[in-house]
Amino acid sequence: MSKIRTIQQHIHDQERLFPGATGDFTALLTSLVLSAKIISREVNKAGLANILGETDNINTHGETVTKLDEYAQQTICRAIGYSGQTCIMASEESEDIIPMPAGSKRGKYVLMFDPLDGSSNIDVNASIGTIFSIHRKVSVGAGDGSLEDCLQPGSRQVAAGYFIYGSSTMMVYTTGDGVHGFTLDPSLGEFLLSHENIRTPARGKIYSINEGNQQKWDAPTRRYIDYLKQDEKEQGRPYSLRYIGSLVSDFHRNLLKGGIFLYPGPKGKLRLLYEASPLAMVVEQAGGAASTGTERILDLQPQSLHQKVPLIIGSKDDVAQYEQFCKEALATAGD
Ligand code: AHM
Ligand code: MG
Repeated sequence: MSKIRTIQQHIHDQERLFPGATGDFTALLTSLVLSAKIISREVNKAGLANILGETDNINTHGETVTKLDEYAQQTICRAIGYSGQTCIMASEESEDIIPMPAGSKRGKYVLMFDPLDGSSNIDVNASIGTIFSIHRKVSVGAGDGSLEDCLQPGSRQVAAGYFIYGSSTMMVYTTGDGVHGFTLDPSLGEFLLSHENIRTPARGKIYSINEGNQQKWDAPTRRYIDYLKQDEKEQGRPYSLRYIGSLVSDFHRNLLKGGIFLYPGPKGKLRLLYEASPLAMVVEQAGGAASTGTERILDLQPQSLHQKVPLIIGSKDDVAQYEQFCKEALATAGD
């Protein structure tokens, strides 16, 4: 008989693994789970509620922000801002760091998030998600956090994960003790443990990349993708292309089935703090890998809040092979 466990019970057990735990971490994740339930409810109503379409607002990256992005951003800020567990936040949708509201208690955690990733998919009913990354405050003193607290390497995350609003709503998270998935039962309003200790296959059969960008790819990426398309006998297995254009969805599928997702250089599009780092922690905890092609994502020292990085993420052997293409390109350039 399989056990029934709620996310709350699971988080509580995870917190007990930290010596000297105070319950703050459980409270923070509980607030995050609440925000996700509210966002999920709104996403599910999106087709009905006549709230689709784009606002006149443009986000930090010059992209149009849809109303649900704003809603998700505000929901998380309201739920976490007053929870008393954080000292500073940062979001893909805010240009600057987000201070805690006046009069609210300051805590020891730092939350960074992408409130609604893949939002261009909202009005075609494809899956989208919320990504989160949690660090401990490192700046001196109690009280408000600062930019320094946000610009920490991913290897220092204490927890990371995502919510995916798909055929069902799921939460996938890690505190550094494996990766666990929970599915929301809407009738109960509870996330129930559905995927315990997720392990991603060492090698996959799927590659996910925006092929329309081929002209912009760097040379190793072009060579690698050509290689994947070669005859099965050349590269060992047939690869299928699967690309939704919603990072959480592409990542989640590849995590479960095995595969490689690429948003390559030279510049990349995805953000280190809100997308690459949290998913890198998840994938490594599941036995996979995340790289820029030449460096491990979790080792990167962030330089700015909205820094973009090339992101190659997924099954360990696939990512290692891509890195090998990058190494060979560098060696050839040095000849
Ligand atoms: P967003 O954070 O503005 O939604 O953009 C990020 C999204 C990712 O979900 C996805 O992987 C990528 O952009 C797709 O980009 P492209 O349309 O260039 O392939
Ligand atoms: Mg995003």
